[in-house]
Amino acid sequence: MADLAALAESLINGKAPEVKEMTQKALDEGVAPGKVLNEGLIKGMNVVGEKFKNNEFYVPEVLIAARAMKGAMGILKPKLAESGVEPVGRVLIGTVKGDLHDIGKNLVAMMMEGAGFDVVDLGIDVAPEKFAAEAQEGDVVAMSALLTTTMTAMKTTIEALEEAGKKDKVKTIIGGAPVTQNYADEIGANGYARDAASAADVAKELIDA
Ligand code: B1M
Repeated sequence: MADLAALAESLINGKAPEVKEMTQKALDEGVAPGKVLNEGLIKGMNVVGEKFKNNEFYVPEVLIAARAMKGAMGILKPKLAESGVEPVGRVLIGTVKGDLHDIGKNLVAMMMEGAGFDVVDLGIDVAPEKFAAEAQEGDVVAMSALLTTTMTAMKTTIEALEEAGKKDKVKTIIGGAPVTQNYADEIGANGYARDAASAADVAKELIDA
């Protein structure tokens, strides 16, 4: 009998081969892919997020858990699509123009995936026009910046979305070491998050609003 609590526990402990095996076993036993995702993987990733927020876990533990999640998602994704399970929403994420830092952005992407979002990662040094061109109605557009000199590109990106007529059709969320809630308010971003786990929470709140 598939034990989804044990699957969540293995994910929290970052045991990639075990997580993959248990995911496959659950599917083979006929557990619905959506149930494996929600009651196994996402449940585990939520705990990882909480531990990260509370400083019980640090970046390496989160990366290891996220890698385990990715491995299992490789098996689960086609099954989810077949069974018609819709993602929570779509997140278009990137590090803004001029900025090459991607460790924090990758963590945010992984936590978003862990929360059930379909994540499209545009990478680093993403031009405002690129964000604007790729954004689709209903998206959460997530921007990361690590430099005081590049965080201004978040403003330019929001302006580019506005010019493309997409600003009101998406939700924007920003974050990164120099970024603050005040800055988000100043440039008209819909949300701000200080860490990767909170970013997934804020994204969920934004699409539910
Ligand atoms: Co750079 N760098 N760096 N660097 N680098 C910093 C950011 C810096 C603070 C170091 C320092 O001087 N003390 C400083 C910025 C100063 C400033 O502007 N305030 C700096 C500088 C100056 C530079 C260069 C200009 C150095 C140079 O060449 N003279 C250069 C710029 C290159 C460029 O981007 N154009 C540069 C280059 C690099 C490397 C390439 C060597 C490397 C990046 C490698 C990579 O990312 N693949 C690098 C690194 C590693 C750092 C430090 C050491 C670590 C950054 C990191 O990955 N932290 C950093 C100093 C430091 O922070 N101690 C530094 C771990 C990561 C998990 O945290 O990214 O903050 P962070 O993400 C967090 C939150 O911020 C948040 O969630 C994450 C997890 O909790 N978050 C979001 C991030 N994005 C979010 C988005 C959200 C929500 C939350 O919503 C969408």
